Amino acid sequence: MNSKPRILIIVGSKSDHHVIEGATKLLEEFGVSYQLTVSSAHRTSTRTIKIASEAADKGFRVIIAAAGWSAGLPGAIAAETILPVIGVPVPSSVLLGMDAMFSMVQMPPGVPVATMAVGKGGAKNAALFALEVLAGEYHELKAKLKNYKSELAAKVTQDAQEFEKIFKPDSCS
Ligand code: RP5
Repeated sequence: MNSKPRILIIVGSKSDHHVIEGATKLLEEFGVSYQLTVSSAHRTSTRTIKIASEAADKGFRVIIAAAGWSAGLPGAIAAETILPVIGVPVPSSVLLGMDAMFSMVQMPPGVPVATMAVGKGGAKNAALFALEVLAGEYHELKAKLKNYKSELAAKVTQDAQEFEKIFKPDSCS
């Protein structure tokens, strides 16, 4: 995969940065470049429309959009591009991201947003989902993703073995 970023990440506010770090750290672990910017659906709507409508021509293949409160950002972006848009609900309001999640997951038919879990875990999954999208084009990512899943499985197997040593079958009797 060449160094030109194929993943565009947009956050609705600088205050969302601590959540989107779940995505950027994962991408850095995979050695995949990305571009990160701030744009609000409601406070800088013209800028958001420009970024979204130009993204495909700039070479991006997938967009991750994170926002809190009513979280119109991923939907506003999806309205302006045919690139896949992955939404990350940010728990910044008193409703702790439930509001943002419903806003993203309840997009009307015709304008999809692939909505992840609320918060940093969702951001991590957004990065993995973006890599899975890119793996169709950048085959070296397939091996890395398979290796990632193998490591996840190996960790659970190791944990199970440790538990089996501590909690022996007759330990409850
Ligand atoms: C949303 O409002 C942003 O995505 C952020 O989660 C929240 C608060 O934004 P700031 O007031 O911190 O800029 O639009």
